[in-house]
Amino acid sequence: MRLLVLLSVLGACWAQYDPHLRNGQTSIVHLFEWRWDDIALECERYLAPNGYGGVQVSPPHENAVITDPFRPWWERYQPISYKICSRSGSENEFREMVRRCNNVGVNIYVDAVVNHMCGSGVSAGTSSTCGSYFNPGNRDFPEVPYSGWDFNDGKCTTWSGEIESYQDIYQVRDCRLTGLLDLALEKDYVRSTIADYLNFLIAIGVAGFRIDAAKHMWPGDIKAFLDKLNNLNTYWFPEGSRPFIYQEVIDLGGEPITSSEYFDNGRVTEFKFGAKLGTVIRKWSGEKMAYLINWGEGWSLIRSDRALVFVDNHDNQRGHGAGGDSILTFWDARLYKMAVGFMLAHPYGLTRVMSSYRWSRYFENGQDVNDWIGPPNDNGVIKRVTINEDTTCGNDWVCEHRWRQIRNMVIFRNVVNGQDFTNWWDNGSNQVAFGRGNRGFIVFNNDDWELSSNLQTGLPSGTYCDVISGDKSDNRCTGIEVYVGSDGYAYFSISNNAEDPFIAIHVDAKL
Ligand code: AAO
Repeated sequence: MRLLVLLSVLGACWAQYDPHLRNGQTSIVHLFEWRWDDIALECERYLAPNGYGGVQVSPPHENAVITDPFRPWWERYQPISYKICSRSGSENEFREMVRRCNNVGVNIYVDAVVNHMCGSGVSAGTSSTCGSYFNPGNRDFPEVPYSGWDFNDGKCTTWSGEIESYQDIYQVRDCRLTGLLDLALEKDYVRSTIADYLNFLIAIGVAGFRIDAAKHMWPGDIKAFLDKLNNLNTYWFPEGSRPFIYQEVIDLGGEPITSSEYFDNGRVTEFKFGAKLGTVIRKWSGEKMAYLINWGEGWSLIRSDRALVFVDNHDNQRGHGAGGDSILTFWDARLYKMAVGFMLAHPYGLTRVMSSYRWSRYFENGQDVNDWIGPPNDNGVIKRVTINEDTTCGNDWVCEHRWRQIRNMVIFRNVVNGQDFTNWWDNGSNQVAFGRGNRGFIVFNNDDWELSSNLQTGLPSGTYCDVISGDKSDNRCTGIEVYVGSDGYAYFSISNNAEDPFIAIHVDAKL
């Protein structure tokens, strides 16, 4: 108890848990592999007008250029130097993006890959996105510079130098993750070099960082470089704002390393969220939506105020990382929209929406052998995100964040922000509903039969526009209309064959 009080007091002054979202915005979106100039445009033309508060961008540092397979997405997780120079664009383009997004109130969060450099097996040379020379064989990265002294080779105790067992916390932190050269973060030189890189980005105006592979660093080593970080740029953020931190720690249980070890440093990615919600929405393992009545800590998820949550991420949407088969993605669009809708309506955690590109999946023995395929490209150059007349994206960009159902639920979350979880109803099976105070209400039908029920919404009486089947425009509704009576009750009917078997209403979509 004393510890909790102390943590929350510290939390108030060390605002590394606070994403510094502006204008009442509550969600962020991961624009995976997008170019900086396209992100700048998207902030102005779509994200700010539709209530998205921030963007997680792909790693901006110089990375190894991998040609076998040809330019996989994962090459960006193999740093060569901390120059801002990648397939997404140059340093100038990065600066422009940060400036333009900040100017419309959309934050930029950088994916910081600081646990390691490139793979040990990559050949020496200048095959890097800015042409910097490097030699993994003798651990030479002169552009940083790092040399043999800066890596953990001496500390790792496995014969192969690799992480061989996730049951051994020393291996997980001191050995190589899939061959990636593991930096010696106990060295002040390494900590300072990483802090210099992150401070450079802070000066440009970024609002925080996703700390990649945080599980593979000692929490104290992460704290040591975080303590060296400057406050955010006061041109856009209030004096004294600390960079927002969320650490990628995969904790599905069953391993000695747990998420909570990292809470002092910032938030943590909660992988149980997508894995369990996917299981429920797929109705696997006897799960039912009715059981979601105590979703959150009641499902042994981490503390809500430490959680960064998502239905899928760039790894587990293609079988990397963790989560397993239950993870829902845009490939299962109907169920996916329900899962994202549930996430955005529910008060738990800080929500991140995924925005993907399409690739040609090809399964052999249940494994997608094309899980490496990089973003839409012309001979390696990332293709632009074109926008179709109906506002969807072209060139194989999926743009889930532009799907009406998802975009409108991002707005729903902003509208109900701060309201309690109220008026839960379920039929004991997969028909459930809940409200957020007197601001919003959502109803799901994931059963194989029709839902028709009179439910207490908690909302003021009036006619509301369902933001899943349509939009309110010019005080008319292009979708289903819901009538809430003076007693707060409304009648809902949702066919199990509906294109989207859920309905959401909120006070800003009242006619
Ligand atoms: C590439 C090649 C490799 C090559 C290497 C070096 O694919 O063959 O050896 O280059 O040349 C990404 C790709 C990697 C890629 C890498 C570098 O995913 O394929 O390697 O770039 O280019 C672990 C980490 C987690 C990591 C995840 C992928 O803990 O940090 O693996 N995610 C981040 C990024 C990711 C990136 C990196 C880190 C590296 O998001 O994009 O890699 O910068 C267990 C552990 C997890 C572990 C998984 C997967 O999970 O708990 O910590 O994640 O295994 O190894 C059940 C369990 C669950 C378990 C799971 C899988 O579900 O409940 O706990 O099974 O076994």
